[in-house]
Amino acid sequence: MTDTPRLGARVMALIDDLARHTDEPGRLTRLYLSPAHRATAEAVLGLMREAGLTARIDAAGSVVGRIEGREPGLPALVLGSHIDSVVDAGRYDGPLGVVAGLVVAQEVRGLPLPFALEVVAFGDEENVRFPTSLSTSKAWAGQYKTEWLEGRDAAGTTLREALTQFGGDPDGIPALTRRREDIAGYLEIHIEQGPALEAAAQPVGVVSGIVGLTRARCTVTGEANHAGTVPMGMRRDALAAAAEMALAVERLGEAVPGAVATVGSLAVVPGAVNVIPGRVDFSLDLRAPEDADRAGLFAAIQAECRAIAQKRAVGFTSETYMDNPAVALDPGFQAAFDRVARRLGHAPLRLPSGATHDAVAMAALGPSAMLFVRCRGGISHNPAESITPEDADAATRVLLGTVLDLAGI
Ligand code: HGY
Ligand code: MN
Ligand code: MN
Ligand code: MN
Repeated sequence: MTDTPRLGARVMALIDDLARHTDEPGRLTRLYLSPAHRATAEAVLGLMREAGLTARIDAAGSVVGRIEGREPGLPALVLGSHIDSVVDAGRYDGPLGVVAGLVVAQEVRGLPLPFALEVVAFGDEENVRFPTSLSTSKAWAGQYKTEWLEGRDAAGTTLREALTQFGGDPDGIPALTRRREDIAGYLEIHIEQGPALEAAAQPVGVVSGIVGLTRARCTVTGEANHAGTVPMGMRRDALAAAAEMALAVERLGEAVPGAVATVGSLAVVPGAVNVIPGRVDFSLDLRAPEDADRAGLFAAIQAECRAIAQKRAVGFTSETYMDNPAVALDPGFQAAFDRVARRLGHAPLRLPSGATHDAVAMAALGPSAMLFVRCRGGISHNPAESITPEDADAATRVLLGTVLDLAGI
């Protein structure tokens, strides 16, 4: 292995370089299949090829690089994460796992590994632009539904059109399904997006499991009318009803230990200063460590919203478009992360992930584990997201050591 500069410095430099690609000047927004996603995918493709990996951008827009093990065609240990972002994002959520994987692949290239090594930059993990997906890793896991291709973004562009414009191949997605026998496992480095590691003064932690997730689109239908002429008692104000529902979501979420419930987006129609809102569309995102708790919370919220709608004589509909069960990660891979981190002088926490990740789909293909990296103030999905070069170095060395540990080297 070359005695390269500190791995963390290289990881941070590469992440800073990728952070230049944004769809919105002045802030980092890189939605799936956008021009910035294309530019980032091409930059990652170039980095993979420079590092000696055979690399391509696949039909769904994932960037995949591979080095063979001690003989060609062995099952692959996959390292990676995603390169799409939320709106006004931080630069580490996603790219950290891709770049750390790339640096590790460069370090081990040429060693007689008992597995191939693949590095992947998935897309659409943030699921901000189109109504479904939550990562192109679902195409690998055979979980991609072709009806998703007809989903439209806010501008009315279908996923099918956007994929074609990106240079992907909507009809080539089913062929991306990976065979379980071709996957030796998956390791993902990701920022913690929470405060636990900072509070414990630890650079890394081993993820114990990933919460289940329910997402739904809700619509409240009242009656648009003149804001100046309709007496308060005679209105069917969709926004006032939706506001009461959003507060109910918060109250009911607080009542379930470990659960979270969020109305993240809300649109008012027609949205004019002098018109009583006729319709409100809002999103629902529910998560809980236990699937039964999440189902119970969803049912309670639905019942409460229907009761509010009835009291206010407005309509209420809810369409669930995502219902991901909680995911257990592989004890053997978790132990390897833990063993290597301790060997490197750390005392890694075990902590659950309240965020979902590409590891959810990859866990369906083979043993998967995640290593969290401390981030300042636990802040994420925010440009203030940050990690230190020392922690990037620690995490990358744990990933490198774990690949060698799993290889028996
Ligand atoms: O929503 C999430 O948990 C992830 O950031 N996509
Ligand atoms: Mn992420
Ligand atoms: Mn995220
Ligand atoms: Mn008027």
